[in-house]
Amino acid sequence: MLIKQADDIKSSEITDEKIYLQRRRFLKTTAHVTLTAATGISLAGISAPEVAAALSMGDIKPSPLSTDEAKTDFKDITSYNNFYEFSTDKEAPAHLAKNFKTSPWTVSVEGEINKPAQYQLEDLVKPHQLQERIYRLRCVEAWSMVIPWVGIPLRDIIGRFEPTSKAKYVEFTTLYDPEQMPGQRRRVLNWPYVEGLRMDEAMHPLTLLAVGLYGQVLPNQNGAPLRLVVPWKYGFKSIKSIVKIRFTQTQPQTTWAQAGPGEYGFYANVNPDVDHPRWSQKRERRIGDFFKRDTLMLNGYADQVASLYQGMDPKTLY
Ligand SMILES: Nc1nc2c(c(=O)[nH]1)N[C@H]1C(S)=C(S)[C@@H](COP(=O)(O)O)O[C@H]1N2
Ligand SMILES: [Mo]
Repeated sequence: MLIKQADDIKSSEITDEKIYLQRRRFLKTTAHVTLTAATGISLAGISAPEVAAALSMGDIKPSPLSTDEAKTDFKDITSYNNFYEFSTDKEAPAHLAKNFKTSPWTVSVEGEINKPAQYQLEDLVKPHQLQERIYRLRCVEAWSMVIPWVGIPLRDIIGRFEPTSKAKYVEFTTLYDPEQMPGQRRRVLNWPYVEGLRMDEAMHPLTLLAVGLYGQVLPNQNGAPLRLVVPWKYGFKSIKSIVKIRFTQTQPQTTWAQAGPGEYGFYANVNPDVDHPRWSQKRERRIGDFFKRDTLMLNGYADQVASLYQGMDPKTLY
C-alpha cells in the first residue's frame, strides 16, 4: 500500500500533531470519557481537569464564518443521529458505534488528480489548520441543530492533490464494514454510502471537513474520524466516516438519489419553497425548541452561496 509521506510538515507542526494524535489515542482507549464529561460525572481515577484537557483539541481558532445562534446541547448532538450504517433508529448509533475503530484510518484519494495516494488521516488534517465553525445543520426530515464543528476547509486540502482540468465533481465514500456497522447487514441503502459535490461547491470556503465538535474529537456516531459538512445543503450531503475521495468528470451516483430519485436530488440545497414530495420544507424544528421556526433559503447561507446556482431551476435540479 502506498502511504503518502508527511514530507511537507514543518517541524513546528510536529508538536501539534503529536498532541492531536495523543488525544485521539486517549479518546479511543477511554470510550466512556465523552459521555462522562458531558454529564459532569467524573470517571474513577481521572480528575475533571484531566478529562477536560484530554478532550480539548488545544487552541482552535474561532471562525468568523460561524453563526452566533445558540448551540444545540452536546447531549442532543451526540444522542440523536442519522447514521444508517449503524441503525435507522436515531438513538441507536450512540450505543452501536461505541467500539467503532477509527484509528488507524486511511483515506484513498483518487481520480482526476496528479497526486493520487492513500493518506493516513493525520497526513490529511494538520492540527494548526483546525478551526471552530458553528453551523446550522438542517436535516431533510425538517429538524435542525446548531453544531460547533472543529475542522478544516475542504479547499485547503484539495489543492494538495492537484486536480486536473477534468475534475468537475468530487465523490466521497463511507467505510463499508458490516462486521463493525450492523446497519450494513441489511440493504436499507445501497452500501457503501456515497455523496458528491460539484467542484465549485467543494472549493467553497464554507465547505468543511470535520474531525471534531464542541472542541473535542468527533464522537463516532457523528461520523468519526472524518466527515463532510456542507451547511447550506440538507444533512444527508454531509457524509460520515469517509474512506475515499474521488475526483470525477461526471456527476457522482449518490446513495440517496439512487434510493429515491424523485425525493432526493444531487444538489439537495435547503429550499423552503421546494417541498419534498411527501412533506413541506417550509418549517423546521430546532432540536431543543418547542415551537417550529421558518426554514431559511439555503439554510441562511444564501448571501454566500446563491451565486453558485444562478440560472439553475431549483425545482428540476433539486
Ligand atoms: N455515512 C453516512 N453519512 C451520513 C448519514 C448516514 O446515514 N450515513 N446520515 C446523513 C443525515 S440524513 C444527516 S441529517 C446527518 C446527521 O449528522 P449528525 O448525526 O452528526 O447530526 O448525517 C448525514 N451523513
Ligand atoms: Mo438528514
